[in-house]
Amino acid sequence: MTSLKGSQSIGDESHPFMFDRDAETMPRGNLAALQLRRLRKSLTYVYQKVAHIRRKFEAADVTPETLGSLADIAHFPFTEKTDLRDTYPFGLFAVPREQVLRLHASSGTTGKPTVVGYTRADLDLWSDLMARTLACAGARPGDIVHNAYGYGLFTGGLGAHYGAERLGCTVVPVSGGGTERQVMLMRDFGAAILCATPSYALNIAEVAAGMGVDIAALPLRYGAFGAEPWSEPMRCDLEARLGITAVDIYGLSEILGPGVAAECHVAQDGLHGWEDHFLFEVIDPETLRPLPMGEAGELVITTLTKEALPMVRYRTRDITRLSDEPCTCGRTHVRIKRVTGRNDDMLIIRGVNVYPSQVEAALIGFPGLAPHYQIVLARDGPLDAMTVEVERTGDAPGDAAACAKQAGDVQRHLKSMIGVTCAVAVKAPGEVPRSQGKAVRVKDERDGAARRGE
Ligand code: DLL
Repeated sequence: MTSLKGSQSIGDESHPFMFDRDAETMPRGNLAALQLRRLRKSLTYVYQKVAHIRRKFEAADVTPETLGSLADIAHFPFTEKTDLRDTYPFGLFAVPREQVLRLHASSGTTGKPTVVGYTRADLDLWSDLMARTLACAGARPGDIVHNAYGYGLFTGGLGAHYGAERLGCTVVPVSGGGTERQVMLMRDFGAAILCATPSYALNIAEVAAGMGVDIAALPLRYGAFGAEPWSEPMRCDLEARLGITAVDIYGLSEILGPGVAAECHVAQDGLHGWEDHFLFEVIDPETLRPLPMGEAGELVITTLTKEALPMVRYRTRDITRLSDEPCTCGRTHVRIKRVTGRNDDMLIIRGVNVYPSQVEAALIGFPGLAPHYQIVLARDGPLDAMTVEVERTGDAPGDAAACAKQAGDVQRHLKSMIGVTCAVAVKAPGEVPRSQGKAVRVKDERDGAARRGE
């Protein structure tokens, strides 16, 4: 059964349907007052419950009382990926572990993942915000949602799943892979919404074309695409191939997963960040000072209502800018423009976040390998492909069969450690380029347009 908030019709372009109209169209003055109330409460909560953050507050000489206005958030210390790593796995949780109903994880910068947890209330909030997100992207109660985001520790699959159910949709929990079967199911079931990474959606389109299936002629209407950077040319391409309106959705595990911000299908011009639950800032990554509305910098997010893992000024590393211009859809929440890149070295390979340092951590000490490696990025059709070049030690056998076996062993090890399948090339001793200063660990052979996701 759908649990729409308030009563409303299914909507049209001038009065679009919303999952939570009161919250989504709240006048900005009321929204700011609500944020301040919630921020005060959340800072007090974190200060009392999370020793690691309390120590950071003390080091920065702030207490929750330092906050007089929303702008005062600038006095508070940032939280970074390293804080999660230093307190691995549960040290930033604000509730006893027994109250955490679900764990998810994303890539950390070393061998250990970044672990996030959800209480019952957090899961409920996540479903609500994902229902909002999917409705914003064009989904309606009763629609069939083909969910090709990966299920598992990644937040995409289950996040979209529970959001679609909360909205009252029929979910097809297909996860990633098995693309021909996906095309068949989309056609046979009559999916209206496709949830996937944009690169996988392109893969689906190509496979469908190869199978002689015209997806544009099917009932598919909208795509809710995210989890990796993409661009306007890629949007146009996806819309043409799939015969849909393609909408950008954004989120990150540390804050919630998907459901932090979503474009509306009406304007398709920036992602409404759900400000009743998050405070968004953009900072200059050099000076770390907040930037005025509209200027490009790094997105920083503070959660206002999270229980298990409340975050104060989390540095997302995502580069974007905010816009408070009114939107034609009627939603009042600030818009986050397309994320154009990151200011760290994280790669996103088929929607999976990968840090070069993780690859290194997995390779070091692997039997028969010298400590030299290089990651080569290339294009494989619409997808980014990663080849890891490793070097065998002088005493490891160098015949073709032995190298192929070693490549297979390394490939399986990398898949199990970092969750992505990549090609492995075993090089002879001395063949992997040596550092002449800073090691060049990543060789990017994608063309410039591909790198920008075009
Ligand atoms: O990717 C959550 C998600 C799932 C979002 C499904 C949208 C759809 P993580 O695995 O923690 O969470 O990766 C978060 O992915 O900091 C960005 O760098 C990138 N990212 C996510 N959405 C977008 C987007 C999920 N729409 C990291 N555009 C973030 C550009 C995105 N980058």
